[in-house]
Amino acid sequence: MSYTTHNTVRWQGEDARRFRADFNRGSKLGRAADGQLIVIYDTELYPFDRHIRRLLVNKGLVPESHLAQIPSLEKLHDILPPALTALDDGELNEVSRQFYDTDTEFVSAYEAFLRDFAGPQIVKGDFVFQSTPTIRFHFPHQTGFNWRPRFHTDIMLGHPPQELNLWLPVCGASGHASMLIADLTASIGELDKLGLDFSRLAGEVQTDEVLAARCHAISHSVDLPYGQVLAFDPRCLHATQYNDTDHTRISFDFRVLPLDDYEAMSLEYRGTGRRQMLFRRGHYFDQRTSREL
Ligand SMILES: O=C(O)CCC(=O)C(=O)O
Ligand SMILES: [Fe+2]
Repeated sequence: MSYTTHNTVRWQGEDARRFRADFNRGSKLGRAADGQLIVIYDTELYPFDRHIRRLLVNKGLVPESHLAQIPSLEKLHDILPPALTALDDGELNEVSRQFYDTDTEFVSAYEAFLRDFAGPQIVKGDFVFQSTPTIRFHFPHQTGFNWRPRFHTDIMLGHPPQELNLWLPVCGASGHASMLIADLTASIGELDKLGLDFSRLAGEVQTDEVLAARCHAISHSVDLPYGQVLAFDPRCLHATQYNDTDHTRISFDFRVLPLDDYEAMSLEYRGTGRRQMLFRRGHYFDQRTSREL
């Protein structure tokens, strides 16, 4: 998902009051801790890097023999032609675009991870989940990246505040070859200062240097090795960075929503993108819950 081409959400009247209540309550993770949790998982059970390698080859993006020559996926850019790594008008590179679709092996690893790991270890209960995770490739010095970090919350694109964001790197991610994330309390403080006006956030974070500097000041880069996953409350501001390192960053992210929070939702949450996706089972969320997988 891109954070530029979408409109921001604006709640009106009674809905605005209910939204405010949902926002104040936030996610299970926001209520239990300070909104961010890093968990280690077993990469032998969920070998996501191997899945990404297979998909790169099967999609015809790299020959297997070239892939065998790089020490890790962090050097993927060394074996890709520049045409595949440059950003287009939608702020997307061709490799990320090709990963909108995966294959049945990746999907079963994702679903096993949700059912057997995220359920017991992170959510600690049943939940609904994003049917298809978003896979991102951030190559070093990408041409076409010419904006300030877009600090955002997915809530501004219509997502429910009860969600948990999960962010999982497929190779080491640190410094500028990672995402920035702000602390929960400080994020809520900034959002409150803007009166929860998300269009102001989206606009001013590009034009207001003081706001941009404040967002940076409350943030840190998500430094995670492969084998760890970050779960965070969606109210935590976060942003992709310009990758000026010599490491490719590959990660995927997805959103889950505890079933009890889902069943208590009284607002109709809908994405602000072209498809206006409903945040309901059988729409943005899979029809099945994690325990039904
Ligand atoms: O990985 C990134 O750089 C951005 C991810 C993001 O915005 C998200 O997970 O919601
Ligand atoms: Fe996001």
